[in-house]
Amino acid sequence: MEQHLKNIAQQFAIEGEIADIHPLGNGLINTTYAVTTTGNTPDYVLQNVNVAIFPDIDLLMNNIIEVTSHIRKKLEAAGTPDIDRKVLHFIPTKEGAYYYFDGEKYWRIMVLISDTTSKSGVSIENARIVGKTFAEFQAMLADIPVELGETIKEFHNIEFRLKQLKDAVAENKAGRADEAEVKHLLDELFKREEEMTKSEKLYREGKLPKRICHCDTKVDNILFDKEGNVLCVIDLDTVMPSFIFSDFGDFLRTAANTTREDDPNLDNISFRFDVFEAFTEGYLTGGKSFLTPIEIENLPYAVALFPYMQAIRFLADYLNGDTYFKVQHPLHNLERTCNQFRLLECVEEATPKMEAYIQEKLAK
Ligand code: GN1
Ligand code: MG
Repeated sequence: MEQHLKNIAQQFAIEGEIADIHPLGNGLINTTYAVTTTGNTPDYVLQNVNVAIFPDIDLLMNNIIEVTSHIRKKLEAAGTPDIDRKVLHFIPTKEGAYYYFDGEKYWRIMVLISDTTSKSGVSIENARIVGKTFAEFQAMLADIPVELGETIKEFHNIEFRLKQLKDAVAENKAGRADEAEVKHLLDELFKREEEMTKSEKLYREGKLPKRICHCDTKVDNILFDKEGNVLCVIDLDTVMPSFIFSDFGDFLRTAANTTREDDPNLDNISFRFDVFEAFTEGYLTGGKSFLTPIEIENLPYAVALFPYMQAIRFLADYLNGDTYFKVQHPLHNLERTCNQFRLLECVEEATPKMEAYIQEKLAK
């Protein structure tokens, strides 16, 4: 174990003797370690926050503490058992701050929820429960008494993401913009611009609200217990005001894809309609109290929006020379783009069926 990491962990008001610190998880943005302690004290998750991506650490940690405290209160009021397994618990430093700056990096620590599993896909039984969980997550945050900030400006603004892609093409920093594959993808993506920027237009017309959303609802950001039951949503850095499409669409982007987002074999990709149905049913049940007809009607659009946006973000990063998403090899971001684009095509094919399914639900 690195002494430096141990020193950092000891800045926080954690309980027990540190036994070991080792890397944890596979996030594309932050670096994460598990801190185990000897004896009966909890283990912890130590994280170094990537401030190149989340530049305002005060705003970020303030959002997270407001959100986790608000959810905790709600769970307590509802008499929910095992609350410590259902919402993240951050530990302050001995000085009472929620992050520690070591002169170079920013760190935070939370209690590790033990005996969990994570998944790369969801079963049908689970998809319904997960849908309900996300809708309830949004419902719980619907009455948060404080205003939360945007931890990344314009994070899920598709017009902004398109502009970034156009800038990346114009700047062509990595000299990759003339590759045939890139040109083909650019054509396909720009062809859909008018249709895919619908959410921002509806928002400007005052027809679509923003609510507090998680904004990174992929399957790996949910903890399940050993039996496969949902425990809680993790990775709260991107919790901020957004369209509910963010959570609905981004979740199905990973959960309804038959393979992982960087599988280079496009034949492995298809859209699981059964996961869509079960997830949507759960989501509509959990979201009854706040969802508006325009939000519900546009859920199929949301399912297309997220592979579309992710393809744009991966491609822009490829053109910029891989400065944002961690890559394992030079073609990684291009392969991810192709994967997400293929998923988009599968979603487009399923759209009439999704619309019919939603209409049927609305009629009830
Ligand atoms: C990033 O850190 P991680 O892997 O949970 C990204 C998401 C992307 C995702 C793609 C802050 O999330 O928006 O959808 O990678 N987070 C940020 O895997 O950009
Ligand atoms: Mg994550």
